[in-house]
Amino acid sequence: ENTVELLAAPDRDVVAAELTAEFENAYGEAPQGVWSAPGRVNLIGEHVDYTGGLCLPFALPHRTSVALTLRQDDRIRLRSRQSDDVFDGRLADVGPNRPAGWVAYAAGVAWALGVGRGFDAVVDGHVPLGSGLSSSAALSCSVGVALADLTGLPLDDAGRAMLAGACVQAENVVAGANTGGLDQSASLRCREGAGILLDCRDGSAHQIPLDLAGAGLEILVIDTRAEHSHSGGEYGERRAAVEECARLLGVPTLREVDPADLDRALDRVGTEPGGAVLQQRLRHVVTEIDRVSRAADLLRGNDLRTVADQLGALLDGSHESLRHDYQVTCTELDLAVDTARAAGALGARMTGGGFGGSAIALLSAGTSAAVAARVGTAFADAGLRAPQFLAAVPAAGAGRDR
Ligand code: GAF
Repeated sequence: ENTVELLAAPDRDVVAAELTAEFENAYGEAPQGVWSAPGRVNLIGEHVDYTGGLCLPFALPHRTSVALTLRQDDRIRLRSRQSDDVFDGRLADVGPNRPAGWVAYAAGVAWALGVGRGFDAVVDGHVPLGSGLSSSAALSCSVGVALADLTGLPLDDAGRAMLAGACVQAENVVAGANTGGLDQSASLRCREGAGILLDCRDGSAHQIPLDLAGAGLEILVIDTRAEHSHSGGEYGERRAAVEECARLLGVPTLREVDPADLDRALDRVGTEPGGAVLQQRLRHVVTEIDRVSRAADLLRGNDLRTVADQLGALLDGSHESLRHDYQVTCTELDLAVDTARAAGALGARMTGGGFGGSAIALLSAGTSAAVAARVGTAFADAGLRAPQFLAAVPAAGAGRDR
């Protein structure tokens, strides 16, 4: 029978109490508070955030928490329950490409926000690392929301959008990872029971109710645990190709390309050196943005129950485009998606940056364990490392826990 277990998210209050005790141990007094920020699943809209596209993410119940006290001086002390590295430095030690490692994501936010004061913190992450579920953004956003709260920055949606921008700066400039804004926006701007339609051209985020359980559905996350090998360089190459397409077409971003004019745009980039590859990248981006707007229309205008099959077909289309045109999937992601579909998924796709990481499957309620078991068997038969599974229940964005 099915013995597959889903990775549970720990209770926020329990984590907050543990972190408070750990903070007291480390620094000799209670923290000013505990805050946390979630990982995310992107339902659809992949590799389009950095070219003004549309994405439709929701927050996971799996979060990174931080117990934190703002200091009067510029010292920064950081510990993590997941690492033995202890950071003890100054705000002046934080800047482009320094410090290295996970500390960049935490300290980088203080730099990007221009807080002007240091802090003491202990972090605890429950978003699986390297899973493509935004463990990095959960870290930077947890620290970001703590600093914003303690310095009186507004935490309404406009404030959260600004904060997301600072977290992107921390990631791009301090950590040196040239990613878009999908992950930070999802972690900060999502609400429980909903996704957001994130418009990366105008920065708006519209709440999209996602009552999966009420519609007799569930979403299973399959963390393939495949290493994202070469993902940094490959990610940068995809971005560069997209920018080259926009330049050739004379538009600021590929959001400007009307899907009805795609053939003409494809002809235009096809005449360039490397044109065949540029055509594939362009086709992915333009069709993916179109799929997101179709998905949003389905979800906004209808009872989810009645559109689940159509939504599933859009997820499938997204994966095929990422697999064949954008070429960011891998053996493990394709196997996870193919097996989930064969086991009855209404649709399945990779989620996040790709080259490893996670896939999602849209399922009828109550079938996650069986589908997970099928995927586990397929991985074992293929000689691959055992995947890990999570239930993707749309959860709350970043906030204060204690
Ligand atoms: C990663 C990046 F961090 C995001 O900005 C986004 O580009 C995503 O890959 C692909 O949609 O998660």
